[in-house]
Amino acid sequence: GRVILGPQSVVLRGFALPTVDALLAGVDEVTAQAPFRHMETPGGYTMSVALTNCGELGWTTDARGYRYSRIDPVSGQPWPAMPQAFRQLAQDAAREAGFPDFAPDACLVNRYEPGSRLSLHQDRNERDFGAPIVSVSLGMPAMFLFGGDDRADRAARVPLFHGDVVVWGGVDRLRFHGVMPLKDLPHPRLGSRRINFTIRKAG
Ligand code: MD5
Ligand code: FE
Repeated sequence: GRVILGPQSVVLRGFALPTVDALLAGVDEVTAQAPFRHMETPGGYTMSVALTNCGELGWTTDARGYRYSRIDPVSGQPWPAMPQAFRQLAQDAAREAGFPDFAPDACLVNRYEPGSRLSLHQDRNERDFGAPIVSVSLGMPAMFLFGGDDRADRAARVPLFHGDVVVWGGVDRLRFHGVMPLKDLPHPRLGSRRINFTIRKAG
């Protein structure tokens, strides 16, 4: 099914289920080369979500700020290539949501454990806000918070489940959003973890 979140954002329930095996193999391949790590925010906090990246550009944060970089600061090497299964799924989902010409160059992979959360924020480090962002949820469910263009706008709560894909673009691209602290509801396949990856055009 399809859940409309906004004028140009939609949840495609279970859209990733047919390719879950290839997607999880892709996550393993990426994390073998670029392991999950907890990064520091410019405000001096350590993120409860662990992250890594694949593709030409990877999102990082440290005391100096948020940015995209070609090099993994842990390995000193380029980020691993984006698995073809990620790119294909993202392009299929983007087309389904009305964005037929999506050319991604970046993928941020987030790992949540029980209690991990993402506070309300906007994704503004990409160069071109005209491109959509495609988000894939695997493992434990999460309660997603979908706010408005102002931080103070009331946020809707949207549950996201294993296999769900969300596309955000156009007028919804800069809406504030976050993830509530994860409950421990172990998933048969992934245990007490949630993996979310977002495929983007960053450069
Ligand atoms: C997550 N990740 O579940 C979410 C899913 C992130 C992040 O927020 O920045 O890694 S992506 C949700 C998203 C992305 C871009 C725009 C909007 C939502 N939006 O306009 O609401 O780990
Ligand atoms: Fe975000």
